[in-house]
Amino acid sequence: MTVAAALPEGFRLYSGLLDRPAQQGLANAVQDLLARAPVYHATMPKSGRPMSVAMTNAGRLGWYSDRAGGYRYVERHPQTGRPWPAIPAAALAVWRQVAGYPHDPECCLVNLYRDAAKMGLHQDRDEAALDAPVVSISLGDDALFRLGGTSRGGATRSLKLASGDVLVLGGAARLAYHGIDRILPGSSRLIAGGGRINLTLRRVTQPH
Ligand code: MD6
Ligand code: FE
Repeated sequence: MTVAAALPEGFRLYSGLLDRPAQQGLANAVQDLLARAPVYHATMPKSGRPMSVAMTNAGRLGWYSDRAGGYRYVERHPQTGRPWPAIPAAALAVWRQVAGYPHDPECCLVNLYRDAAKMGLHQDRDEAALDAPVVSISLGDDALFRLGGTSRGGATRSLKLASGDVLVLGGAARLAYHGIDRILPGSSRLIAGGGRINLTLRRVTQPH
């Protein structure tokens, strides 16, 4: 028998917060973004192995990783050298609705999952503003999200994230381990070319 971990304080899942037209509008805005800031495969700090998830960013700061520099935030697209496009207005509106934080996010990480892409168990801890929550918006195919506690190796539980769901990791859940075990390919037709897009909104620096 396995015992499911209790949901930590500060974990909030807004199922279906975005209805289908809102999902479509945001997906269209993301397509525009991808045309200006193409996705790339970041590489792991030590091994140099490419992540299976394709990424890009919007906002003043973008999350990036490569073998030489490790996990970090950068002001420019690593391949085009241009500043990141603005965060889509509809994504900003979601943050303002659910974050409970008095400042706007600085980063909107765009994760694109096709077919067998997944994301290993991790903590989001590259930000100075750990008092701000991380807000994520799921679009397209369903995904199996794994949520653990704040220490590696603790009990975890699996949750299905569907298109239009909004997840908040704040408070005690801000540093919870989490990842994507897999997506369910073909479960949605929202994303051109298929797959899943997750937008993760973060405050990176402490406002002063
Ligand atoms: C994903 N999400 O859903 C990956 N991080 O594709 C995350 O890594 C994540 O959903 C922090 C807060 C919410 C998240
Ligand atoms: Fe994360």
